[in-house]
Amino acid sequence: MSPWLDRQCTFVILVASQLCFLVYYSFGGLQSMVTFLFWGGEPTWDYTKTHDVYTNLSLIQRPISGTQGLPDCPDKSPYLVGPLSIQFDRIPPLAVIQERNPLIQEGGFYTPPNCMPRYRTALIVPHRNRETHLRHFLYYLHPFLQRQQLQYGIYVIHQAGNQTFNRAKLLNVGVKEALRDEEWDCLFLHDVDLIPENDHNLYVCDPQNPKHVSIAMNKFGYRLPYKTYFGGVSAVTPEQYLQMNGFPNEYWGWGGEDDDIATRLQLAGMRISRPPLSLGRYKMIKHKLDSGNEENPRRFDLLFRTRRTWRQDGMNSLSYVTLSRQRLPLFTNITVDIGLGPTRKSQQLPRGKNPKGIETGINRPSGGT
Ligand code: UDH
Ligand code: MN
Repeated sequence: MSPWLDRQCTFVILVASQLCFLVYYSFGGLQSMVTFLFWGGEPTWDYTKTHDVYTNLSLIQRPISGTQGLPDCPDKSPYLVGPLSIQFDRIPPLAVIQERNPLIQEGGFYTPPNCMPRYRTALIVPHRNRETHLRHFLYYLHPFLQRQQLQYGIYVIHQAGNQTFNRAKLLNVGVKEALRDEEWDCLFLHDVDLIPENDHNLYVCDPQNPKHVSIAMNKFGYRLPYKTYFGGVSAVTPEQYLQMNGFPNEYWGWGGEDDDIATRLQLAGMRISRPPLSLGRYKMIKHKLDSGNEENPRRFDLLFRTRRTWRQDGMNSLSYVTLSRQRLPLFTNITVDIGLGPTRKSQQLPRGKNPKGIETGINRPSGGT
């Protein structure tokens, strides 16, 4: 081809592509062009117009013909409504939550009655002394998840006793216990006091990378507090979880474990995936630091050593004793003895409850919430 013809061709392609660009965006109007240029095409939501979290729930019914030969659930659920109204001034009684969610099965399990779900998600909630938060959580999350047409289950992992709290270890326990029940596709690791504000924030995993979901919380002014923040709500596939050897077991007390997780997923060759900022919005129920979950003074030392420790400390070193496993009407409660933090190691646990070296997952009839 002659250089002249070559230049002509380039020119024509350039003009044509610019024309396509203009035509495409003039169809969407100026607003979509601006959105595309400045927000990378993310959808924007109007959070001043909110919907009741129980909207459309009564439309979800079992077909009269039975569950034989159900179609696959659609790509996008027809029940979604967008921004939700969330208030914490009244605490819903458990009986009311049960009444308003008649399709939930014992243990807090759900499967869409009118289509075959595309995703199976387990929610894992670390818990102690947050009963009122748990009630808000169940009141909002059950209808939210049903509208997304997921198969799901809610696991509350309750730390027995009143020794130092260990969120990350409880999450490890939750993953192990949830995977005993079902081949979940996705594990949502979820603080009990965080309520999603938009039901288009789908509780499914990113197959490539661990997803940090609670990226815009009211307490941080609906912004990410810092780039590697991974706290609150995150979603991982069982494969991703094992690839990073789960979470660290050695963070006792408040802080640091979420930064450790962010580091270990990078060390395991993955990166943090996130939904758009306008979608990953959460309201946190106001609270103070709990007693028994004081700031962990060792957290900076531990974080400094993550690179050396992550392969040894995690799912492959997890040990705990299951004190009870109860299928309650709205969730599965698993009460566990996870042992003591380093400062309390000198204090002996009662006989037979030494947390080290004990086989995991033993069901004992005692305990429970
Ligand atoms: N959790 C419990 N019980 C506890 C401690 C923690 O259930 O005693 C669980 C619960 O799911 C909670 C999560 O662990 O949502 C994380 O703990 P957190 O809510 O205390 O963590 P957060 O980062 O705490 O929200 C911020 C401390 C508040 C300080 C306020 C003063 N600035
Ligand atoms: Mn909190």
